Amino acid sequence: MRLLLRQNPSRRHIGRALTLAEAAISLVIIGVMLVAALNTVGASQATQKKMGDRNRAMLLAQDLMTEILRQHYIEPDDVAAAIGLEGGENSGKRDRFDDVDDYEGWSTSPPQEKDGTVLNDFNGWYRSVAVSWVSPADLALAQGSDTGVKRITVTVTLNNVPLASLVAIKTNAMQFGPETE
Ligand SMILES: [Ca+2]
Ligand SMILES: [Ca+2]
Repeated sequence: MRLLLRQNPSRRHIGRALTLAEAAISLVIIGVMLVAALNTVGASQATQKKMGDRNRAMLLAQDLMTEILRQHYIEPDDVAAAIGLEGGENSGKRDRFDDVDDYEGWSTSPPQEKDGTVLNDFNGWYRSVAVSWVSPADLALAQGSDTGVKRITVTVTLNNVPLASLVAIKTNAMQFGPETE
């Protein structure tokens, strides 16, 4: 028993030394795991923000595209009108736009309602529109004169990064306009 008691202190010492070493290693491991966990949380939050931004971009694009598609195919007062605004429609807002090609080249940042009201919490967001005549046989092929088919593209960017783009077609067979709805 005494012999064992003499031997035990050194074993206890070795045991304490190993325990301290193990504790130090455990602390390092815990530290590494914490860093990894924090990185994972950070990456997850960044991913969620990206997804949220893309959803907002798509909603902004859909909102403007819906507004455009509600307009006439062509200026109701001038069926021979070129693409673009007609007289008296350039108010700096979209409140006088009444046909889809009035939106050609339209862009704002931050985005606005049709009456010019600026949308809150959209600093850095940018919406733009392109409208062109296209070939009925090839909707990707722009044409220089009226083919009866117009292609509308709405693009949304955040801090110059494109996040959403919608393309729609309006034809002269779609005669409904804002006042007929
Ligand atoms: Ca017009
Ligand atoms: Ca027009």
